[in-house]
Amino acid sequence: AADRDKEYVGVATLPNQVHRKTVKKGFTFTLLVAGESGLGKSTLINSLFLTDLYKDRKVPNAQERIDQTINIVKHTISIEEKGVKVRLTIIDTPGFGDAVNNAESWKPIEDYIDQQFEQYFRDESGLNRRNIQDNRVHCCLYFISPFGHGLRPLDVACMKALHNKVNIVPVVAKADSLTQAEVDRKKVKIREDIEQFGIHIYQFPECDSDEDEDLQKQDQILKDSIPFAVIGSNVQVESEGRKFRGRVYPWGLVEVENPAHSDFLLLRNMLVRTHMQDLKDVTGETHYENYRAQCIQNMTLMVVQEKKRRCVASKSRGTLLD
Ligand SMILES: Nc1nc2c(ncn2[C@@H]2O[C@H](COP(=O)(O)OP(=O)(O)O)[C@@H](O)[C@H]2O)c(=O)[nH]1
Ligand SMILES: [Mg+2]
Repeated sequence: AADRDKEYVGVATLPNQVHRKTVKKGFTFTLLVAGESGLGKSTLINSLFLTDLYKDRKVPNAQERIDQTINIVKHTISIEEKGVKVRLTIIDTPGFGDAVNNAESWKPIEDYIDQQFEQYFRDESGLNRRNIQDNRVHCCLYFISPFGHGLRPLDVACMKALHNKVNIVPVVAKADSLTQAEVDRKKVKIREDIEQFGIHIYQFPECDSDEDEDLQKQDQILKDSIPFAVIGSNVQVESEGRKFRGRVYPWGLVEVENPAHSDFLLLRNMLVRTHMQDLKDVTGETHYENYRAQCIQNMTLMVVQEKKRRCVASKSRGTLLD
């Protein structure tokens, strides 16, 4: 083995080196929710991360009622598992659609995303580029009403206002109010609308053909599930000796984490287990890069205009003297 080691330069250790470094630094990830008011955004956030993400963690009493979200609210939680630290930031936003005039009601969200880019750009161009906090929004869960026929005009306008700034992952809210057949039909209709209106949602990266079959199958299931049909709940249900997050109806129980009841688990696994890094990469390489290019273009334009202005000014002084 020692002989063989001599033949190698040692690049094979690179993944380990990278791994060690990122683990030391810790991961950060920011998720934002958007969509009409009352679709269960705050409830889903609560179900996704804020309380019992990890089985062995103590489950605080789930808050029975969630108040209407009035402002943009930032929740931060730190999760540590096997020495790997993740700082999750979740941005809850007031739903829109309540006002009489809903034109540009997504503006506060758009502004929030822009402000994070602006901050990052400033930090990055500053003197101290070490330890820059990355508060950029890496993913936007966009909530679609289960009661409409596909996308509403407001949805289309909002998604188009955001799609070049953030990775949009569409979800059908309150999937427990639809039958399985209805869910399937709604998904097809929404996918058609997204295509027809030219909305760019987050694209899962292509799975390499040399990946193992299981992984490829998982990948295809994920792609076919868009938009994820989700159910949220902030109450714990106890039934047959099991405790779980669920919704109690006169005719039965809905389990949030049951794959037969909703795509909740699929969504959470996508966000945490399989695509967190890709969502961050696309944010940095595409969305932020667009913003940055635009910024630099604007600054150049300003310099050019300033030069022209001075030139014209000095010329007119010149004619005065003549
Ligand atoms: N049927 C059903 N109701 C839900 C679901 N999630 C939330 N709700 C209820 O919908 C109402 C609005 O929820 P909230 O999370 O405040 O919505 P937000 O305005 O989008 O943040 C509350 O009464 C929730 O209990 C769900 O998955 N299914
Ligand atoms: Mg809310």
